[in-house]
Amino acid sequence: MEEKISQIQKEYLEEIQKAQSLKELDGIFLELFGKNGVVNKLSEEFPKVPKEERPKIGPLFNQIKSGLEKEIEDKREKIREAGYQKLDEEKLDFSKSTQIKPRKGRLHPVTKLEKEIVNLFTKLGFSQFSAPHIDSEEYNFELLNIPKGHPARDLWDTLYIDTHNLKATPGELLLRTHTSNAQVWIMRELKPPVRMMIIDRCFRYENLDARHEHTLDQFEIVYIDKGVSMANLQYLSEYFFKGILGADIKARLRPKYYPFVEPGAGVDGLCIFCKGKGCKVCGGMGWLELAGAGMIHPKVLENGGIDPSVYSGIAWGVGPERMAMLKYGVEDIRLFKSGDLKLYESI
Ligand code: FA5
Repeated sequence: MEEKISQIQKEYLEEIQKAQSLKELDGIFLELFGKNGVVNKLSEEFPKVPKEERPKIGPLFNQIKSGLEKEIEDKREKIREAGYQKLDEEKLDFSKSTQIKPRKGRLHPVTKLEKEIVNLFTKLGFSQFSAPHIDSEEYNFELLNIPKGHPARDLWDTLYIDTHNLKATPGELLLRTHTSNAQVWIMRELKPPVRMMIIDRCFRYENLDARHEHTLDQFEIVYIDKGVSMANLQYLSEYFFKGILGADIKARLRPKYYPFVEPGAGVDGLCIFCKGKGCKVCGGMGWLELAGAGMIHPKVLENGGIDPSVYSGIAWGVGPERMAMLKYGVEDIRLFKSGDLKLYESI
């Protein structure tokens, strides 16, 4: 038995030395210590060993068993180290694996356009004003001459805030539908003469199509002074559209009803996609509605604490995304929020 154990030791030490890979070592380990391995088989022969030999054979068996285990583990370590060394020698340069050129950041086309608009009106002495996105129906409707239950509220598909758990009555809070909510905030904060502009987000429960978004930007001006008239509105419209869309732009003013202006006007730009013939982008009109405008209603001036017998004003709300459609020839307003970098880079 003693000889047999020594023979196994000799044979497997040689095998371990010759092994070149971790896989080979796994094989040797299984041959030795697996369920049907050499070591197990050997221990099954112990009962046959004569009693007087047993005190010697037992410790020898254990010593050789743990010796072989250690040899295997040491050899594993050596193979692993050799592998790391090889990796070091190859001097892998990971920086070479990224051949993608870094992209240059740029402004979103609508942001670019909005900056141009703000510059244009800053030159005329207008300053920026900010009003709440979540506002009361008082500022969004009531103070703008649109009382509760008035059918004019249907002109705006409104998203109301769930006031459950808030200190507000149901229907009192909403996502502003237009930047006109800023009108009375401005009047209550500033004394005339007033030249303010708002350029910011609005929200509507819209039926989405090529020219309607649920989250849209508006640019609004509020100009209040003595003797302000529709002539100022006409002048500012031309200054604005020519400044942004170029001298060739064809725009028109037509009568339009808004409860907070009197008289009211719609401002349209000729549809560049069909040149006025009517297409899916302009909804068959031949013109794309760009803005609503008019002389601020005397009741609204009063709500803002301004005497309408002394002062008059104009207000004007434009959709910059609609202007961007005309300026950049983009057929669908939804593309501006699509995250399509190819489109943004082409503009
Ligand atoms: C208004 O929102 C009025 N507050 C405008 C106004 C201001 C009138 C001051 C008088 C005085 P209207 O809903 O028509 O009006 O919207 C104004 C402009 O916003 C439209 O002409 C259009 O350019 C843009 N717009 C309106 N709805 C959308 C929409 N769903 N998606 C993209 N742009 C829109």
